[in-house]
Amino acid sequence: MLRTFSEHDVRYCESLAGRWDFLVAADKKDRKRLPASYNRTIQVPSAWECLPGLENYRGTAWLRRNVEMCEGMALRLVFGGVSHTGTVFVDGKQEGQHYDAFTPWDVVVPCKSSDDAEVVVEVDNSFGDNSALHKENDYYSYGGITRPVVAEYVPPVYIDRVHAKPVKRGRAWDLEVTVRLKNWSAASGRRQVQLGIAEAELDLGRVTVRAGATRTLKGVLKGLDVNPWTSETPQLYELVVYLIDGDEVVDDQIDRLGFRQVEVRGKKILMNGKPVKMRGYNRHEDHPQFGCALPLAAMAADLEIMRDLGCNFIRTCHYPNDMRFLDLCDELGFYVWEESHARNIPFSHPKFREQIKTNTEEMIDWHFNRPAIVIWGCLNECDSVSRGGAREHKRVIDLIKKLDRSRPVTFASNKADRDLCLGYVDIVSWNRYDAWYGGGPEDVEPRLQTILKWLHSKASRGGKGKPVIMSEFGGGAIYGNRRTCKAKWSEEYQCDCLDECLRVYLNHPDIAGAAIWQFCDVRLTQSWWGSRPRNMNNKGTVDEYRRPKLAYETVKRRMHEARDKQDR
Ligand code: ADA
Repeated sequence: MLRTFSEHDVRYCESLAGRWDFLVAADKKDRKRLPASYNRTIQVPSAWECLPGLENYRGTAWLRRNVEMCEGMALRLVFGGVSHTGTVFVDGKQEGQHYDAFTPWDVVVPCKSSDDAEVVVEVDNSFGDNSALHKENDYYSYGGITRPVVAEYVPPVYIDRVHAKPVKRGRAWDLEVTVRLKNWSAASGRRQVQLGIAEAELDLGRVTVRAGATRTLKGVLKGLDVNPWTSETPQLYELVVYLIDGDEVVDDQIDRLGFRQVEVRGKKILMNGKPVKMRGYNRHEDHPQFGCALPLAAMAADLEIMRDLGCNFIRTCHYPNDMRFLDLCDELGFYVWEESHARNIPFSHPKFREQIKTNTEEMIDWHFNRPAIVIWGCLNECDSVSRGGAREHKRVIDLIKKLDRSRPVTFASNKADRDLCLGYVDIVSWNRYDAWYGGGPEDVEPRLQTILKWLHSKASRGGKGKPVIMSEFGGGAIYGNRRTCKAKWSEEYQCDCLDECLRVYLNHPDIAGAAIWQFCDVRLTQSWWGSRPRNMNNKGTVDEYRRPKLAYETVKRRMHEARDKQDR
C-alpha cells in the first residue's frame, strides 16, 4: 500500500502490487501507441534496472494489467511514484500523465460498467528537452512503476485531500483543517463533512459541489489536550474525516498527525519552543538490488542504522521521498528536511519553471501533514549568484511560503560568500567539503569561522543572524580500502574528515543542524562515469549494501556525544 497504515475504512481500496505484463520499446513489434502483445512480466513496484539485461536501460516501456471496475463509482488510480514520466491508458484511452518520479499522482476514471478494465502505464525515463529535473547526475534516475499503486473506488463527490496544521496555544493545541472535495460526475451533489481526532469532533457543515468542480471546507478544532510530537516522543494521533450524503457515510479519509510547532528564533531552530540541534544524514533512495524502489523493510533498516548512530535528522536529497519512508520518520521521530526535486539544475532548460513549480506544489500538497517534515528545501546548488538565478530562487521560495507558512524554508548552497539569495530563506544551508575538495580536516574549523564572520555581516545580503545548517559535508572512502597512510579514498581518511567535521559542526553555537554527505554509496548516471571511483558516489558511511566503513563508529561516538549533550 501507499502508506504504513490504512487510509480508508469506508472507501474500497485494492493494492495493485504484483506481476504486470511488461514490454520494452526495443521489443515492440508494431507502430501503434500501445503494444499488441507483451513478452515478459515485471513486479510492481520495482525498478526495471533490476531485471537482468536492463541494468542500464534508459527509454520507454509499457506495463499492463486488468483492474476491477464498479458501475456508479469512479476508479481512482493513485501512484506513489512512476519514474520518471508515466502516461496512463484505461481501455486504450489516455486518462492522465505525470512527470517526475518522486511525487504521488492520481487519475480518476468513471466506471461505465462493472467489467474489468485494461490499465496500461507507458513509462519513459529518458533525458532531454522533456525533462529538466531528471538528467545526467550524481545519482541515478531509474525506470518503472517504482512506488506502490492503489486502485480506489470513489463516489461522485469524494474526499480528495485533507490538510491539518497544528497550532500551539499555550499548553493546548488548535488544529486548522482544510478538506478538499471533488465531484467527478455530471450532477452537483450536496454533502456534509465531519471529522474527529483525540476524542474531539468537528462538523464542517454542508456544501454543494457542482459537476466537475472542487470545493474546500475549513474549520478549527480548538483547545485539544494532546501530547506533543517530538523526536524523542513521536506521539501520533489518527484524524478521521467522514463525507456524509443524507444519513449515509459515503467516503472517508484517515491520516496520522503529530502536534509539533517548528520555528526559527535568532540563530536557533525551535521545536515546540525548545532549541534543537539536528544531526544526521543526506539519504538517496538507492540500493543495488532495488534501485530507488526500496521495499518497506529496507527503508526501515536504513532508519534503524541511523538510529543506532544517534541521528535525529534526515535530508531527503534531492527530491520528495516515498510516503512510507516519511511515515516511518513520523513513527520513529526523525526530523526531515524534504526538498523538491533539483540537484544543480540549469535554469535555462525549457521545462525547468513548469516542472519545478509542479513538483514543489505536489510535494507540499501530498506531504503537508507529516509532523516529521520540519523544513522545506529546494534548488540544491543551483545558480544563486546571478541576478537571473536569484529571481528563480525567489520564485520557488515564495511559492513554498505561499503554500505553507508553518515550516521554515531553505536551499543548500555551495556558493559561499558569492550567494545573492540568503535574504529569501529562513535558514542558511551550506554544502561544504572543506576536508575533501581542496582542503583537509585541519581546514574545517578556520574556514567555518571565516564564512560565519561573513554571514553575520551586511555583506551576506540578508543572511545575518539566521540559523545555519551544514547541509552537506564529508569525504569519500572505498569500502575495504584500509591505508595507514590515510590516503584519500581510504576508510581512515574518511574517518578523520567526519571526525573533525562533526567535532566542529555539532559543537558550534551558530550551527543548528549537520547532515553528513551521505548515508550510503549510490549509483551515478552514465555521463558521470569516470568522475568517481567505481562510478559510484562513495561518500557513504556505509557502502551500497549498508556495510559499515571505519567511520561508522566515529560518527556514532560524535552523534551520541551531541545527543547526550542536548539531553543534559
Ligand atoms: C554536492 C551535491 C551532492 C553530491 C556532492 C558530492 O554537494 O549536492 O549531490 O554530488 O556534491 O558528493 O560531491
